[in-house]
Amino acid sequence: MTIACLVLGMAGSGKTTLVQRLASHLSSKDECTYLVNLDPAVTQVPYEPNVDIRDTLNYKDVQVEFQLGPNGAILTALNLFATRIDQLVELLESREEQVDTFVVDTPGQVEVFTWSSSGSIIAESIASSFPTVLLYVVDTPRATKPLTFVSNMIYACSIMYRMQLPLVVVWNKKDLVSTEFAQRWLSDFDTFDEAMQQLEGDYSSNLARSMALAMEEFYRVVSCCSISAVTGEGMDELWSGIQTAANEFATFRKHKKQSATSEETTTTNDKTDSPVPETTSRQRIWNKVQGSTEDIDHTSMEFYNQTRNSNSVGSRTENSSFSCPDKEKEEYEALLQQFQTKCSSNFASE
Ligand SMILES: Nc1nc2c(ncn2[C@@H]2O[C@H](COP(=O)(O)OP(=O)(O)O)[C@@H](O)[C@H]2O)c(=O)[nH]1
Ligand SMILES: [Mg+2]
Repeated sequence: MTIACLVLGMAGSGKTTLVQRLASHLSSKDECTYLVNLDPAVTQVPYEPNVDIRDTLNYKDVQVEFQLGPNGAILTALNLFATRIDQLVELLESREEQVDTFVVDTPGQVEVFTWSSSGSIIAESIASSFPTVLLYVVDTPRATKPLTFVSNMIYACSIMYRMQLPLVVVWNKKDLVSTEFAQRWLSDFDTFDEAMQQLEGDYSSNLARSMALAMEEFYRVVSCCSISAVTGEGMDELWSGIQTAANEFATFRKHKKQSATSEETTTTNDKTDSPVPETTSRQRIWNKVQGSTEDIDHTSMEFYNQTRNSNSVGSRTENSSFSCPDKEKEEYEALLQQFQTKCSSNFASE
């Protein structure tokens, strides 16, 4: 089973470092990873992405074209990219045989995943083909203050609620600060309350306490893991947490699919004997993307149309150096060729 991990979290929490660490950790276990960078504004990444959003969209062009500031340009770049998500998913599907885990790095603008349409389009599209797990990375040294802690957890909850996907909270930078406080605060409200008492009288302390109480159910169900992306501490536990979440998700999807099929069969039998037409994952994604484009703010189809033929996702620099034991270069070239032909014929037929 090929798993997809979407690495999310605030800027500076350690997402990119974790992607690199996860790749090297899995490679030491002879597992093949395939890395996707979706941060259009990052200048350098410490790993070699197999697919990079920066090859498809120039973030500076987006900024100029839409007269936006840096944050707006990142959101818009993701929106534009979301309209081609079917290309990315097809590319990932074509690698499924060789790859064990897809790891997707994202920008620190979490509003992409809490608010904007593009986050859910990207996540749902990937999740429609692979069991997908969200890794919400927390900058633990910055979350030691109760208010920041609660605010981080509200973000994590909001992402999980919006994406409807399993989420693992990754308490990062364990080499810098003990993460025990987080475990205590998550499992025992009284210890959190004690910390809050020191803030007694602050404008929002009462609200934070009520919020923490309201979040108890989320704390109870969410899985957590303490790691250091720099030293690699805790990576085994994280990996087993990812696998458990992915298995649960796969089982849930299977049951859902089975009950949907049996419902469909019952309804069809009621009406007619003709078989139900099957929708491919590609069609489902494409319908979703097209239905959502109105909702995607700032997205200019004109700009998108100008650039997309020249810059298909992954077609320029898809890095073939993912460490798969038996991968043949020729086979890869053929797949890439096939992918490009498919993309251009699809665009031509629109
Ligand atoms: N000490 C320490 N530093 C870390 C850890 N993870 C990330 N960092 C540092 O935090 C900074 C931001 O990391 P980065 O991966 O770029 O964060 P991103 O913005 O979430 O992608 C970098 O300087 C990293 O070296 C960690 O586990 N321990
Ligand atoms: Mg990063």
